[in-house]
Formats: sequence, structure tokens, C-alpha cells
Amino acid sequence: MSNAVLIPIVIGVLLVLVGGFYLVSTRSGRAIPPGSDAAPGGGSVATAEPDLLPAEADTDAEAVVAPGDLEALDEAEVADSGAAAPVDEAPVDEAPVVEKATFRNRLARARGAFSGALGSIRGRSAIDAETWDDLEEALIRADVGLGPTTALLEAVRATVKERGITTPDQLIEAVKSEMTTRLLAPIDMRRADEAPSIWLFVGVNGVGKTTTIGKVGKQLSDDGLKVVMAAGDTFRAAAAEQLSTWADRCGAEIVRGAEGSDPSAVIFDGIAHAAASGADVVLADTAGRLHTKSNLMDELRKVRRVADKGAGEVTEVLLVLDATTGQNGLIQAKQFTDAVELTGVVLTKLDGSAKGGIVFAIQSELGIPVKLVGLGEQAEDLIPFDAEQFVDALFSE
Ligand SMILES: Nc1nc2c(ncn2[C@@H]2O[C@H](COP(=O)(O)OP(=O)(O)O)[C@@H](O)[C@H]2O)c(=O)[nH]1
Ligand SMILES: [Mg+2]
Repeated sequence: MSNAVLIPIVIGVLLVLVGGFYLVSTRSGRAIPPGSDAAPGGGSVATAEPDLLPAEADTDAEAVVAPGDLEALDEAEVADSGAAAPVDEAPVDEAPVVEKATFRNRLARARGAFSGALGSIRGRSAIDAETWDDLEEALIRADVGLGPTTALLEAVRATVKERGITTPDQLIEAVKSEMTTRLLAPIDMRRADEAPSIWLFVGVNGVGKTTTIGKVGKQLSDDGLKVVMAAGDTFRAAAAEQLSTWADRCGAEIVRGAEGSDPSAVIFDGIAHAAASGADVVLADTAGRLHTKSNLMDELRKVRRVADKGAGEVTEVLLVLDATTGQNGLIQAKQFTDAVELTGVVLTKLDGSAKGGIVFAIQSELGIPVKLVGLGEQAEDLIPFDAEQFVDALFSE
């Protein structure tokens, strides 16, 4: 056979092989959690990570235990796992395979708020009054807050003087290092000496409480811990369904109550079930509530008191905050911590927020550590907060 015939045949065979491989690799990508409809942050395509969420979630039947029915704990009712459906939107089968979430690759919007100012600061030959104005404006635009911005820049001015800094690049380095030292180092989630560790998730509506519990549950389960989820959002039946979908995904158990039932009873039963079944961690969901509604804040106080009475120990009370709400998050944090004494903040949706500076405001104004951040909607898009990486991402080109 001549080359003129052979070459097209070889190319054809190669195309078929490559096409087939592509189909197989996208199908074996990660499953998308409920509520997601697109790759977050623009979703650049990269290699699949085999140990992440499999396309077929592990649908081990969950034990559903009604509150107050503690005797039934051992023979927990087996739920029809097929019935559990994502609440907000239909599941997406063909998920694009997305790069592993890092501060650098998911903070495009937050960085955008800074980049203009940084460009003009770097473009000047020296540090002048305009430089300081640009810096101040960028920090305030990123929702660092007026007080923290002023304090930060004062410290940087002192450093500039002390070290004789003259170039814009040195100045930016000084700002970065001042910001990093003002943020708390990563703080681990606390586990109880005697199981179960109980983690309560609180916050206003739609901030990502249930999704965060799902992500945390998946990561803990993957680490070999036994997780029980308590569906303390009894306000809407859909909320328990949403949590139940996540529980299926992680092979976690879920304890839920009737719609409108007392959330503290559901959480108490979740703790009791966890203790009886030797679980390590209870992840307790709560209904979204406005920090301004005092009756609902009282309900939260009760949840906390009741959870304290059960087995194990409440080691984390995490306020889930939506990073896109910026400074309003600070007001929420103040009110919630008055009611339930927060141990930390989970800052969600940082992937879509230009207001990344809120991390700074929360830590410096309230002294509450940001422990976890949500950088997307998939289970692995929840990562521990890291001050250095965060600041570095804000200032990267
Ligand atoms: N982009 C992005 N979306 C998130 C993140 N966390 C949660 N969400 C989405 O926010 C929406 C509300 O989440 P949900 O957990 O139901 O909020 P809840 O009312 O506080 O329980 C859902 O569509 C989630 O997928 C995040 O870190 N990034
Ligand atoms: Mg919820």
C-alpha cells in the first residue's frame, strides 16, 4: 500500500481512539453536588483526580431515625436512596472536570478588585501620595473595611520608613506581609476527646450551610471517619432532602425529623444515634435565620444548650458566611456570636466574590478565625483557610 493511502487510515484510527478516550475520561469525572449548574470560576479543564468524588456516588442506604424514637435506633429505617433528589436544581450528569480548587485559581474576582490599583502602583517610579490612595481604595473596595485598612496602612507606612523602602514592588511586598501577619494562621477543626465531636452550622438563608455540611461530611468520610448528619433545618422538608442527598454521597447516616419539628430534638437524637453507633462526628444543620430575629436566635441558643447535654462534645460552632455579601457578614457574625459563641467562620462562595477582604475584617475586627473557605460547589472545593496563600492569591498577577 502506498503512503498516500496509509496516512489517512492511520490518522482516522488515531482520531477514533482519541475521541473514545476523551468520552471515557469526561464520564469518569467527579459528580457535581446539588445546586450546581456550571463549573465555578470559569472552570478551566484539567486532569481528573481519581480519589475525588466518583461519578457514581456511594448510595449505601442511609438510616433515617425520627426524633424521639431512640429505641428504633438499632433497626433504623432504610430510606429509599433513589428518592433523594437535589433540591434546587436537577443534577448534572456530564460535569466538566475542573482543576483542584486553590486560592490562586479560584480568586479571580477578588484579585480583579486589586489588580487595577496594583497595576497603577507598579507603574509609578516611586511611592507617592497617589500610591497610598490607590492602596487604600483597593483595600476598601475588596471589603477589608475602613478600620482594618487604616490600621494596616499605618503599619505599612511605619515599615516603609523603618526599612527605607522606595520602590513600589518593595511596598507591595510589605503590604502582603503585613496582611499575612494580621491574619490568623490556619486553625484546625477541633475533635472531642470522647466521641462524638459535634459541629453545629449556623447562619442566614442560602449562605451554603447544607452544602458545606455535605462537603465536610464527604471529606471526613473519605478520611475514614464515621459521620452522622442531623437535619436540624426542619423549616422546609426540602432541606432534609438536600442533606440526605449529600449523606448518600458520603455514605453518612442522617437523622431527620418531621417538617416543623423542634430542631434541638432532631440534633439531640442525631447525637444520641452517633453515640450509640460509635460515630466520630455529628454535623448538625440548622435552618437559615436572620440575625435580627430574636426568637430565632433564642431557638439557636436552645439548640446549643440541648446539644451540650448529649453525649460527646460540641467542639465547633461554625458561622457560615457568604463572601459575596461583604461587610454585612460582619454584622451577622457579631449577632450570631452573641447568641451561640462561634468557634469559627466558614466563608463560602469566595470563588465568585470580589469582596475577599472580608476575611480580613472578620478576623481583625471580631477575632473569629476563618477556618474553612468554599471555593466552588463540589465537595473538594472546601479547603482550610491559609492566610499566606490567600494574600498571595489576591496579589498575584
Ligand atoms: N460557587 C459556590 N457556591 C456555593 C458555595 N457554597 C455553597 N454554594 C451554593 O450556594 C447555594 C446555597 O447553598 P445551601 O447549602 O443550600 O445554603 P443554606 O441555605 O445555607 O443551607 C447552593 O446553590 C450551593 O451550591 C461555594 O463555596 N461556592
Ligand atoms: Mg440549608
